[in-house]
Amino acid sequence: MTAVYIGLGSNLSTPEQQLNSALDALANLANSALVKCSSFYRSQPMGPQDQPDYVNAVALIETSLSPLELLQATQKIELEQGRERKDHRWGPRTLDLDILLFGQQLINSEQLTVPHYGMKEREFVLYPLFELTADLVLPCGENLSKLIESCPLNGLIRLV
Ligand code: PH2
Ligand code: MG
Ligand code: MG
Repeated sequence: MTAVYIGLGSNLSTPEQQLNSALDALANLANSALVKCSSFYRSQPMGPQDQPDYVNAVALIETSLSPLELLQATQKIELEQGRERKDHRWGPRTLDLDILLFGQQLINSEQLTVPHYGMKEREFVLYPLFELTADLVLPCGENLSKLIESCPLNGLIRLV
């Protein structure tokens, strides 16, 4: 089993319900177990500003799926929750599931880049991740706590 961190995000169609449904789906994933999920956080949109705020969280699962099997499974969940793939870059979406970390693996294939390319600068990824595993060390050797120090909150609010 491999420990995998998944970023969840939504800013359409009652985002908190979208995240809760996605967590249900992750809990029911084959050959996997949902270990825990961070609090939900409200975040300012990164990218185009003419879109609603996001709700973000990070989940930790244990899985024996391969990275590509997990990618297929998360894409299926996105589609089942009304994700439209024609979305313009960084535009609004009902559900985004991003594989952030897959154990300590480095993956650079056509379909998948892990660690997620933007995770080191994104407050809506780093702070929920820190809530889950404060002593996390990334595959590149960097400490999560160090990355947090240089990552402004940018209005990130933890929801109760
Ligand atoms: N996801 C994006 C684009 N912009 N902004 C926030 N705050 N949270 C996100 O998850 C997010 C975003 C594309 O994946
Ligand atoms: Mg994303
Ligand atoms: Mg994505």
